[in-house]
Amino acid sequence: MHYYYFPQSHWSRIISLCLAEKGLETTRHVVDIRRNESMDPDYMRLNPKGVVPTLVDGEKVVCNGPTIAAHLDSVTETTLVPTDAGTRAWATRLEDFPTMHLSYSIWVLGLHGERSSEILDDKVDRCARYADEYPDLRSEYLRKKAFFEEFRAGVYDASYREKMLSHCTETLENLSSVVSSRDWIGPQYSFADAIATSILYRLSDLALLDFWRESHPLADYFERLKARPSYQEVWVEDPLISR
Ligand SMILES: N[C@@H](CCC(=O)N[C@@H](CS)C(=O)NCC(=O)O)C(=O)O
Repeated sequence: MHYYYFPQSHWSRIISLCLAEKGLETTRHVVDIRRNESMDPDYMRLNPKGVVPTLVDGEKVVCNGPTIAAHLDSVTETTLVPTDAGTRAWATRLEDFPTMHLSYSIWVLGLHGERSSEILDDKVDRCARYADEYPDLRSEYLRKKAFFEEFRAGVYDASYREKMLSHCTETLENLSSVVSSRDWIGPQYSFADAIATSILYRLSDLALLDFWRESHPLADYFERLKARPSYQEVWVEDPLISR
């Protein structure tokens, strides 16, 4: 299997966790989204949305995180995608968690040197340029451009951002009550917990977790997630993480 990913990206981390949990080896290819490599025409021909991750299993190209997770379950003995309705609903809810929105709205402040408005302006311009340069991919680039334009409009809109933050708070409070009475979101560790790991990591990286840390048992849950060998493999030992 060939795995195209960017070690520090939210969705790549989730799939990297699934691979690590399953002990699956893949041939890894870094697609540096910070250098917009996911927009390269060759990559867009593999993944028409121009996003990571992508898994290539023989002849089959599998795009989209949840679809990749289901594919990995179908080719291994272990099951990570939840089979019970309650945990499945949690996985869907966490899939929709606006991690990208939160990240860009914080990064606009240049927290780690990222200037998200410049990054987004560049992505929009680049999509427009590539749409002209690569006629066979024109509609894919224009669709991506429209996505970033809409996203940019929401990220810097104060009232939209407020709504987004209160939605996040509610989700985290609900999650907190679930994991206060058991170790994982469902009866055992699942894809939903893999998504939660990446969300909680990003929140702490964005200095947004402290607010919830004070009054909720999410911190203990996050410690349980970080104690798993898969976390060490993905966050600490990934050989392709640039240092
Ligand atoms: N649910 C989608 C989301 C993928 C996604 O948004 N990936 C981001 C990184 S977490 C990405 O590649 N961004 C680069 C870009 O859009 O230019 C999937 O898994 O395919």
